[in-house]
Amino acid sequence: MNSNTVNEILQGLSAPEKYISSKFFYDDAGSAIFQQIMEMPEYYLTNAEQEILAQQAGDIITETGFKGPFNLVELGAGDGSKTFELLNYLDKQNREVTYVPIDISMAAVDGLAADFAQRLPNVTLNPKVGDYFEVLNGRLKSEANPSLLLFLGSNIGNYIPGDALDLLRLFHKNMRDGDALLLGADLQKNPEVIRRAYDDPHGITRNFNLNLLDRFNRELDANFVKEQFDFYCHYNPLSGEVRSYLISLSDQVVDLADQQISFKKDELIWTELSKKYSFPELEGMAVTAGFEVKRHFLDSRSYFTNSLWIK
Ligand code: AVJ
Repeated sequence: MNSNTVNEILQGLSAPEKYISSKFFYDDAGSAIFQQIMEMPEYYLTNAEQEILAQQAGDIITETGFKGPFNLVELGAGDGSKTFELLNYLDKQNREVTYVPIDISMAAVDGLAADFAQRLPNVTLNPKVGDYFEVLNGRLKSEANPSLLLFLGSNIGNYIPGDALDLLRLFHKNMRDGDALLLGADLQKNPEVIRRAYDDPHGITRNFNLNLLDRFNRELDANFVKEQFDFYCHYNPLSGEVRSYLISLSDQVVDLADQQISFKKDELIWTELSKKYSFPELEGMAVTAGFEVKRHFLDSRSYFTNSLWIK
């Protein structure tokens, strides 16, 4: 990890209320555990979104109003399995589309490109590796064709409200008039359903959180003892927030990147926000960021929305 990253982590672990950014979950081991999360029956988000994209691809594309060729630009594409549904539809329709998956993982982007080149002969692929803020910078404005931006998987839920709005404004700034954004957001619902998706009975989400300590031991020369920490998360149905934490089980001192971090017994490290939205909140954000809300596409249980916004 570079020195900025190390400082960022040290800053979080030295704060009066300790925290670690959820972006650090996704090393190779963490990404593999996240795959296991997506396969748990309790983690309904992935299937719900896949159902929407598989069954309503035609309506989604129609609502963009795009008549000719366009770009499908996916931020944080991962393995692109959900987007396949959308692309498969476009491929069958012989629509002229260029798919631009952007991801920081070169392995993910390469794998996806090879796979899609085989399965989607009519789709032009133009994959990009990198931080999506950097890759996006100025790109869409110089495109000849309109773009549909995809920000799927409830990734927006990891951002505190102010940051979520900043991100949406940044998307807006980069888009051309008439470009579209399809935003995947998890909806507020029976709190028990949401709680089970994160406080899962298999302990997989617990492993996902504890993997942060393994990662820091490996990459930051730290000496966390995993048995000295536990995982805790809760859903607050009033705020729509799932918050995840690691708890220190004893008074202890941990070395990390040549510094010493002290933990009190029962002290928390906040690791993740997974925000669940209401429609008024989503629409409020859209309008504040400068978008027009076209339509919400829901799964059959109304658990999740893919919301289409136009600049
Ligand atoms: C990938 C950020 C959408 O918050 O639901 C899953 C990550 N964390 N279980 C989410 C996650 C715990 C996930 N996102």
